[in-house]
Amino acid sequence: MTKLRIAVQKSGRLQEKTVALLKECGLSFNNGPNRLKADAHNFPAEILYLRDDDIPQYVQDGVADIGILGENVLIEKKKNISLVERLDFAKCRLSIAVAKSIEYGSSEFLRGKKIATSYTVIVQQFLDERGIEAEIHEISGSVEIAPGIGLADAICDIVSTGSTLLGNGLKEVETVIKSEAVLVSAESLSPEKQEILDRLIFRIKSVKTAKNSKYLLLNAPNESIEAITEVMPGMKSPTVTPLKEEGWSSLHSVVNEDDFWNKIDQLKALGAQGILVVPIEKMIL
Ligand code: PRT
Ligand code: ZN
Repeated sequence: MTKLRIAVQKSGRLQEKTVALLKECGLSFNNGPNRLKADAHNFPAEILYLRDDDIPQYVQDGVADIGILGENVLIEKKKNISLVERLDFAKCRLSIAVAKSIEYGSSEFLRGKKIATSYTVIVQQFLDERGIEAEIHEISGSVEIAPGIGLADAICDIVSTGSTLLGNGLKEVETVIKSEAVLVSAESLSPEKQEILDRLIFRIKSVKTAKNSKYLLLNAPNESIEAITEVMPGMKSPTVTPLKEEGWSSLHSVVNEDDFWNKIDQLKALGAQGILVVPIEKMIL
């Protein structure tokens, strides 16, 4: 039987959410720190546990068919693989930072300076686009201490909350790229594998859409039903059922998480009462 080989991070920041996503997509498999691979029991797939940095090469070489990794690593490794789907987690940015006391001005500051980073390809590209020559110093870990020990004038590293930079007396001065977890695939898959991948992508989209949506139930006076429908149109249109109390109805609908609180304010202003918000597990479109 053909199986889709899925490369995921063995341990680290992506691991837990990657495994959770695949499980929400209905794949059942064993995972644990000492495993190298696992078979999905109920889906034609095999999970390979790897270091995130190795995933692009493995996918390019066809050892794995698809993989889940940070977009920052995908861009840095420059392999012939395709980004298939953004996954909405592990959001971060790759930024340039300098000591707090420095007056940075613009990227011109970097001319002739030393920049410490693990992302040499991305930093070089950033400099080339601006016609700036600078020395890139490759280090693999604890990049944020480089300016403090006199190793570099600036760093380029991943930032999420910014507290690591702050704790090391640095300030963020440029966002080089934004990143999130992404699903990548080999450039060409056999028709059998492509069909399995399409099924998986369909499931991932259903999980993603559900996460961004809420099921809303509320009571409203009948004269507000039209106006409320404008605010929460739902997948087709809201379900409206009469309440026992004369002149009132219950409305049910799906709303997008974006702008959620604004919608609640509008609904309240239109006379909605007893608003219930319920999470949705899957949404099949
Ligand atoms: O062992 P392996 O090679 O597989 O893992 P790794 O150590 O290379 O990567 P890991 O697990 O640390 O991160 C995996 C991916 O998570 C990264 O490639 C990013 O795509 C994503 N990600 C999201 C992050 C962060 N957020 C993050 N905050 N990766 C690293 N950080 C680090 C950053 O390097 C810095 O040290 O967290 C610190 C900054 O965080 P804040 O919150 O203080 O700004
Ligand atoms: Zn890594």
